[in-house]
Amino acid sequence: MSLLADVRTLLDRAYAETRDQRLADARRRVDEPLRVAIAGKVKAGKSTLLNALVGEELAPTDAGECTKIVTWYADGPTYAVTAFLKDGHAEQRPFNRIQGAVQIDLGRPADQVDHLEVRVPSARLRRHTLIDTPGIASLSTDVSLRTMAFLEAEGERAAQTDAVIYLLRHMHGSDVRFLESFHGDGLSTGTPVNAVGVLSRADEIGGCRLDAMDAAGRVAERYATDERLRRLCPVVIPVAGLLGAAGATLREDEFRVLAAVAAEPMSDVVELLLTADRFASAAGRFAAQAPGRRRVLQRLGLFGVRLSVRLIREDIVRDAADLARELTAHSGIDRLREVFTAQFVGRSEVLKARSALAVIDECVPAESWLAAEAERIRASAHEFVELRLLHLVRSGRLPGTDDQLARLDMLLGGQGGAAYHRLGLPAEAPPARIAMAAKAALASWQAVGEHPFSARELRTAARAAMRTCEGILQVV
Ligand SMILES: Nc1nc2c(ncn2[C@@H]2O[C@H](COP(=O)(O)OP(=O)(O)OP(=O)(O)O)[C@@H](O)[C@H]2O)c(=O)[nH]1
Ligand SMILES: [Mg+2]
Repeated sequence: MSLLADVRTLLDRAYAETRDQRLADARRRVDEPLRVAIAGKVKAGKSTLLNALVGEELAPTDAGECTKIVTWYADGPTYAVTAFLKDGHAEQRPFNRIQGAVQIDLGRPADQVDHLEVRVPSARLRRHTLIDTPGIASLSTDVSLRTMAFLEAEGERAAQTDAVIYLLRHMHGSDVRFLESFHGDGLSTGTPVNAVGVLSRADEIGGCRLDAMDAAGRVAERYATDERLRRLCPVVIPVAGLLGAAGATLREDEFRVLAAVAAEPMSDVVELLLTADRFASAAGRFAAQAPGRRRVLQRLGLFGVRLSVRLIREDIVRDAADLARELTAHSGIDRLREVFTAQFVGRSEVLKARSALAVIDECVPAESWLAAEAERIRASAHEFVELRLLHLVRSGRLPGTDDQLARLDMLLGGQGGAAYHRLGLPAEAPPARIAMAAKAALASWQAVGEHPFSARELRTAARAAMRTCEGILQVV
């Protein structure tokens, strides 16, 4: 029986026995899309990134009371907003869309609202729900505490998310502390097995010069070699969410503003693009177009404007659709989507099972047979064995050579759950090649497992790795 089938059965039994509503909710959640939270410090670009991922202007990115409330964006038949109140009630709320962004009329003080749910008809939200969280200013403010409480499994309370995208701007001590606060045994939510890092607002690195994204790539690589950070958040992808969002929603009139700038003599173009202030200023002979320029500056940022003008001048793009494609390509959003799909969507079963078992722990007495059954599932399901091992590898607690640990991380699904991910093969690898690689991996882990000088923990890990290889061989 599959892991999730086991978990469903257990939830049904636990609910029948306890009638605890939290278990009924957890049971429903197993068949709902994976829940992925976007978290990070104030103004890290969380809402903008969410919009880029969905490909629609949805989450408000300016100040406003709703940016201080955890907001879920989920697929639904029509646009609709529900406010879930702290007193347990839920109510539909009216909303407006101001330049796309959903502005919600709360009708009450924000602190009475636990979270908001925005339904959006969107194929991009079908396999996962995205959750915009309020920025973490410092570790002590109210809003920060609310976000942390939401993301973390707090004492007896199970976390509400299955995975986290964590935005880092420039590496900061408090980011590491924040990530470290997701401690745990590898099975509580928020540990590095289900976190992907984003170096956000990447286009601003190094003063928005045209090579900003390359510079950001180098910074992200450096993060990936930072021992402390890697344990917490093993993958860090540079993303310019603003470019991604603009790429998805660029309008013809915006293209025309940029094309008009590009058509000016070179010396004027250079002058205009020198700084954001210069570009937005209404002085001189370009005064009349200043409002349009301010609008595109807000939408694309200085880097996006510079890039667009160059692409238009060099005749690489000729219309809004061309430019939109280029902005998307430069934003890094496709790469994030790829990693996100591999790491989260591809492993959604085990991530959901983990969340569900945490709810059972929360709702049933520790000595009951239900708790024992939850423990049995955790101990015996190979998916959980892999997750625990992955956590051990990443927290530096498994002895082994760098090469062994890197291969193990991959084999356990650290780069994605598909067989080709696990074996480090290209996506188009034919079954015969996958089988060959799996056999080779099986033999090499068998050797590690039987080697008299291998540490005991490594031998145990090797046996689990063999089991993974056998699993792959059974299905190719
Ligand atoms: N240049 C640039 N600016 C960005 C990017 N992402 C966001 N911004 C800008 O940064 C500001 C904050 O963006 P938000 O998306 O609202 O950030 P947030 O993390 O949701 O902010 P809070 O919810 O208030 O904590 C806005 O002015 C955005 O336009 C980016 O990738 N590049
Ligand atoms: Mg926000």
